Amino acid sequence: MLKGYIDLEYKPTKKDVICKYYIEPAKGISFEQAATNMAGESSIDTWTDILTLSPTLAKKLKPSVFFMDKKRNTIKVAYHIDLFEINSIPQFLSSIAGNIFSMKLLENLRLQDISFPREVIKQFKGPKFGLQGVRKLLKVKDRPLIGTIVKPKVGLTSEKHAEVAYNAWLGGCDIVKDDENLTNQKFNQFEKRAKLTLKARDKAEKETGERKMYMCNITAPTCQEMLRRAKYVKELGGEYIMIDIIPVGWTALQTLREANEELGLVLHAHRCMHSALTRNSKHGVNMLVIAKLTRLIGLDQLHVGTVTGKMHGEKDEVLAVRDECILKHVKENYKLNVLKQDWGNIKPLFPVASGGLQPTMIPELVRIFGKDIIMQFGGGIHAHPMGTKAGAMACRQALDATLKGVSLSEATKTNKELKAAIDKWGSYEKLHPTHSHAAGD
Ligand code: RUB
Ligand code: CA
Repeated sequence: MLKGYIDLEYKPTKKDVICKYYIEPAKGISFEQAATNMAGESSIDTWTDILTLSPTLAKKLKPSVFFMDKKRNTIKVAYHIDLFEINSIPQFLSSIAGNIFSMKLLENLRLQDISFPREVIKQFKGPKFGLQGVRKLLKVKDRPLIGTIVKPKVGLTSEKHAEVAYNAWLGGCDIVKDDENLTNQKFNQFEKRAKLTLKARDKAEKETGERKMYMCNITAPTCQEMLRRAKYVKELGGEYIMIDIIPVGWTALQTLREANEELGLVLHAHRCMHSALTRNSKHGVNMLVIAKLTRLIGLDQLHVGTVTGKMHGEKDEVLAVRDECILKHVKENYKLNVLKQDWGNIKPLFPVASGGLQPTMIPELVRIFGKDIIMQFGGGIHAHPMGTKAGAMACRQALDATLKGVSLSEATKTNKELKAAIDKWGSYEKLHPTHSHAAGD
C-alpha cells in the first residue's frame, strides 16, 4: 500500500531539509514505489505497515516527495528538521544516506545534494580561518598559493622528510603537506617528523623572508590521539594540520572542529577514499555533498579536483564543488544537481587542486580556477630533473609569468628551472591546445 509520501503539491518550508536523489527502480518496481519506499526508509518507515506508528508525530515527521522527473531518474524529498539531531552530521547521514543505498527495490541511488535551512546552518561554526584567514596568515593577498606534498608519499625518515620540505620551501612553496597515508609509521614517527619539519620551516622562513606553512597529518586511530597530535603541533608553533576526512569520519571532524575553537589551527581536509562514494554517477554520494559537509563543520581547505590532472572530475562538476566551497549564496543548477543554498555566516573555505599537476599546467589552472586556489604539486616538484628546489622554483616562475600575462615559452628564456620542466613534461598548452587560449603559448 503506497503510504502517501508522494505529494507533488507540497511546497517545502524553512523547516525542511531538501535532498535531491538520482533514483533507479529495480526491475519490476515502479518509479513511485521506489520513491515512496526510499523516502520511508530514510525517515520514519520500513518495508511493511507497522501498527505502532503514532499518527500525530508521524504526520509531522513524514517525508514529502515533492518533485519527480522520471525521465532523468530524479526526485527531491523534503524532510522536516525535527527528523534530525540538527547539529549531528553522522545522524543526518544515517537517515538520508544510510540504509537506502542497500534497498533491493532500488537498482541505483545517488544523493546529489542536500539543501539545509538556516536553522541547521546556524548550528555549525564553519571554517575558523577560511579562505581570507589563510591569506592573512600567509600574508599572500591575491595570487594562488603553491603547495607540495612530500614524495615519496611514505618511505622517508623524518630527517629526510624535513630536508625535502626545506628545499620545497626554499624553492618557493608556500605550503608543504604530508601525504594522506603518512601518519605515525616506525620509519617516520609523528612527533619527530613534526619537530624536525617545523624547525626546517622556521629556517626556510628566515632565509626566504616569506611565510611558510607545514601541514602535519594528524589522522589517528582515536579522537583522543588525533587531538593529542593537533595539540603537539600547536605546542611546536605549527599553524596548520591536515586530516583524512573520509577515513576518520564525521564525528572525528566535528570533535576536531570543536577543539579547534581553542587550538586555532588551519584545518586542511584531504579527501582520499571519497571516490568510493562519489565516482559512480548513478550510485553513492556526490562530491558536492562531501564539500558541503566539510565547509559546514568548518575545515579551512578542501581538495576539489584539478580538471587537468590525474584524478577524475569534469570541469563543470569540479567548478560546482569549488563554488559550493566559496559562495555565500549558491543558486540551483538542475543539470549539475546543485540545490539552492544560503550559507549565512559560514565562511568560504580555500579550494585545493591536487593530483598529477606539473608546472606547465599553471596557466590552464589559473584560467580554470582564477586566483583563489591552492595548487599542490607532488611529482610535479619532486620529479623535476634539477631536484625539489628547482621544481618549486619552476612552479613560482610559471605562476609569476602567468599572472603577468607572459607566455611560458617566453618565460623559459630567463628561467632555466621552468625550461627544464617543459623539456621534461612538455608544455601543457602545446599538448592540449583545445584547453588553452593563452596569449602566445
Ligand atoms: C598528489 C597527491 C594527492 C592526490 C589527492 O600527488 O598526493 O594526495 O592528488 O587527489 P601528485 P585529490 O601531485 O604527485 O599527483 O585532490 O583528487 O583528492
Ligand atoms: Ca597523496
